[in-house]
Order: sequence, then structure tokens, then C-alpha cells
Amino acid sequence: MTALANPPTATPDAYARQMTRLTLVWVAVGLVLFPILALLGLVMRTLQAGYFRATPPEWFDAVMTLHGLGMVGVWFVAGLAALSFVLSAYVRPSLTVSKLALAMTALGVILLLVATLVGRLGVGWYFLHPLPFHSTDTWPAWATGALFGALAILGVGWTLWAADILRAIAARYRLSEALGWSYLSGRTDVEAPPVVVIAWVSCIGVLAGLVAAVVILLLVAIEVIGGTAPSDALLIKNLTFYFGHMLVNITMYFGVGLVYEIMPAYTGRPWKINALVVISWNTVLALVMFAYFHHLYMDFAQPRWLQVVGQVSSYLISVPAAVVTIFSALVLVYHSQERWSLAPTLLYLGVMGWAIGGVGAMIDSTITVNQQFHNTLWVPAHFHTYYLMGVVLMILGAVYHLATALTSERRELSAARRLAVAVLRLRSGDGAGSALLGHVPPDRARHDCDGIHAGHVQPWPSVGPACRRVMVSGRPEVSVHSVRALAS
Ligand code: HEM
Ligand SMILES: [Cu+2]
Repeated sequence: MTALANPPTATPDAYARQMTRLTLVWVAVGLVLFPILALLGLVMRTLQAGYFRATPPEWFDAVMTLHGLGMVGVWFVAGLAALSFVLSAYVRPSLTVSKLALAMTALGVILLLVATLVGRLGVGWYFLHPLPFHSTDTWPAWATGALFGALAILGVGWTLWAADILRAIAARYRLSEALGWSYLSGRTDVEAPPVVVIAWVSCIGVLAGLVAAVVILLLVAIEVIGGTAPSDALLIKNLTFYFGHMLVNITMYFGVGLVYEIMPAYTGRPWKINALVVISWNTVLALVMFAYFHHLYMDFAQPRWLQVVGQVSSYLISVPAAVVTIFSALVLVYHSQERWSLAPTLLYLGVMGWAIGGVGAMIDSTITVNQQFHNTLWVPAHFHTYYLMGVVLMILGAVYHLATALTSERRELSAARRLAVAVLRLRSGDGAGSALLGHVPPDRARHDCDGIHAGHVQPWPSVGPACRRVMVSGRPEVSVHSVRALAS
């Protein structure tokens, strides 16, 4: 395998080990839920094709609600978990907050499963107000309660998680560094890598979107508990789509951040911060909020200039977000000695799929087209393209990269342990090993061997300076070479 740009466990301390374990749990959650939710998609296609006509129609809506909220949630958390992991080479995201987010995600998922599969709640991901409260007995009131409970729990958990990433970055970089402005002003002493800039922009976006979700929940709570007049349906619809628009777009930026960080490990060329990257991602932060107006085209009650801003921003944002990333990725691989193993292939295909889905999105954000395409399958078609062929591939590529890096490192560590134990045995005897490499008292050797087997004594320090020079390097590749050299 190509040398890693940032070996994931460069500091083999307890933090790195726990971070690895936690990331694997997040990834496992995603890899288990994804095929189940995909199967639900297949169920919907089967029902649409006219099979199983006896199925009551509300099942389609319930399944679609679970599928839509579930898929978007799964890729959001998988993306943020993978991003936290690569960020932990530079900053220290809190493990406690991530664990809390994991527990809250599990609870939210259970509530969603119960609301849709038991309660048959079929409001769609956008739970268009006041539809959840007018089920005409298709679903019980508790299912609506479970939906809002799930949204509240997930919203709070993810807000804390994203806020903690910002905290971790702020602990090392100043705002001007995290946004790359210091780079533009010519200061190159503290250089935040692109993944830090992208993570910063993304987590600000996540928080903005989640604040909108919190406002929705508060308005609904005031209405239900306080018994006040119904909330303005258009306001709630706008907030809901702001939340959805931000969450989906930011999930793609998580994927792109992973590509920036991991792709150079395979092309052998760095993807360093530069003026283009800084200007692009600062522009993205500004534009992504305005591009949201493309969700307002049907709401003729609102001013016309909102729609115009929506179309113009949607067109413009494709330049900094997509075009810059796509061309940079092309430059990165062009004439490089890239070995197209699975991880870089998935990352690369993800960027290209994002471009294809993105063109679909731009077409849909054209007002005159949207008048015709709204409420047709064009809409799910374009976002399935940029999700399934885009960010899903990017995240899967990143996960594959991290998993191979971790397993080869683990294999190398176990080889190093075996070697260390053999060396200690040699050094504790009376023979040539002891004479050549330095003598170790037998009980000290036995103690170290036990510790190495149990995993709480590092193999490297216990073997002595002469052997250490061969074994220790900090880089797993070298240690494995030395193991092989000594074994032959
Ligand atoms: C893997 C195979 C997948 C299949 C077969 C599939 C299929 C479907 C189908 C048939 C619909 C209903 C469309 C309609 O009639 O309006 C749908 C909706 C949706 N899907 Fe997928 N999908 C898949 C993957 C994904 C992924 C990866 C995501 C996002 C990460 C996703 C997110 C959504 C969303 C948000 C909706 C709209 C739900 C709503 O309107 O409430 N799907 N999908
Ligand atoms: Cu949008």
C-alpha cells in the first residue's frame, strides 16, 4: 500500500486507540443500516411497479419516511465520524461527545423505526406542517410524538457533536487560520490543512441547519403544549427545507473533505492549502445559505427576488464547491503514478458522480424548469445520483482506506510483538543473543513478555537499543520490513 499521508494511529496512545474503536462502531452502524434502508427503497420501487397490490397504500408513505430520514441520517453520521477520525491527526475531537451523539442517534433511530413501522407514520422526510397532526386515523398521535421526539434527540446529539468539532479546531487554530484567511494575508507559519478548513465551514453549516430544526420543534411544542394558534405553515415549511438543504449539502462537503485528505496518499502529490481552496470554501459558506432559496420556487406568496437569489446562488455555488474540487482532483491524478486500488477509485468516482448529480441539481434549480419538474421523479432522481454515486462512494472509499490502514497496522503490530518476545527470550538466555544484544534478567524478560502478550507493554521499548534501531521507526512499513529481514 502507498505510504499514508497521515498514519491514522500516528500517536499510538489511548486517545488514538479509543478514537479508532469509536469510529469503527459508527462505521458499523452505517454499514448495517445502509443495506436495510436500500432494501426499503427496493420495496418502494416494487410497490410502484404494481406488485403486492393488497398492501395498504399508507405503507408506501411510512416506508418512504423511514428510508428518506434514515438514509440522510446514516450518511451524515458516517461522514462526520470519518471526518472526525481524519481530523484527529491535527486536533482532538472529544470522545465523550461522540459517544453521547452515538447513544442519542441509536435512541432516535429506534423512535423512528417504531413511529414508521409500528405506527405507520407516513409524513415524508419534510413532515409538512400541519400534516403530522392530521393523520385522519392513518397513524396514531403517539407516532407523531415519536417523530418529533426522534428529531429533537437527533438534533441535540448532532448539534453537540458538530459544536465539539468546532471547539476542537478552535483549540488549535484561530478563526482566521481555520478559515484560511491568514494564508491569504501571507502568513504561512500556521497552515490549517484543507480538511480543517472544510470541516470548519461544514460544521458552521450544520449548526445553522440544526438551529432551524430547533426553532421548528419549539414552534410545534408551543402550538401543541401551549394550545396557541397554529404556527405559520409557510414559515415551518421554509425552516424545514433550510434544515434539510443544509444537512444534505454539508454531508457532501464531509465527503469532499475526506477526498482532500486521503486522495494524496495514493497519488503521491500533496493537496495543500492554497488561495483557490481558501477562497472557494469561504464562498461556499456564504452561498450555501442563499442557494437554499431554490426550495421556495413554488411559494408564490413570497417576494420574487427570493427566487432570483435562489437560482443565481445555486448556479454560482457549483463553481467553488464542485468545479474547483473536480479540477483539483483531475490535476492530482493526471500523470501521477496512481495505483488504482479500491479506495482511490471510490473516492475519484465519488467526485465525478457528484458532478453528474450536481448538474441534475442545477437543472432543477432553474426556475422555469422547476415549474415543470417539481413533484416529478426528477427530484428524487437527481439527489439519489449525487448521493449514491457521489458522497456514498466518497465515504465508502474513505472507510475502506481507513480500514486497510488499520488492519495492516494491526498485523504489523502483532508481528512486532512476536518478534519482541523472541528477542527478549534470546537476551535473557546465556547464548550469543545475550552476548550480542545485551543481557536482560530472566524475570524482567518474563514480565515484559507477559505485558506484551497482554497488550499493555509496547514491544519497541522493551527490546533494547540495538534491536530497537531495527524495529522502531514509528512507521509500520519499516517495522514489517525489519521483521521480514530478521525472519529470513
Ligand atoms: C440504495 C438504493 C436506493 C433505492 C433503491 C432508493 C429508492 C427510493 C425510492 C423509490 C424513493 C421514493 C421516490 C418517490 O417516489 O418519490 C426514495 C426516496 C428517497 N430516498 Fe432513496 N433510494 C436509495 C438510496 C438512497 C440514498 C443513498 C439516499 C440518501 C442518502 C436516499 C434518500 C432518499 C430520500 C431523502 C427520499 C425522499 C423521501 C421523502 O420524500 O420523504 N435514498 N428512494
Ligand atoms: Cu437545496
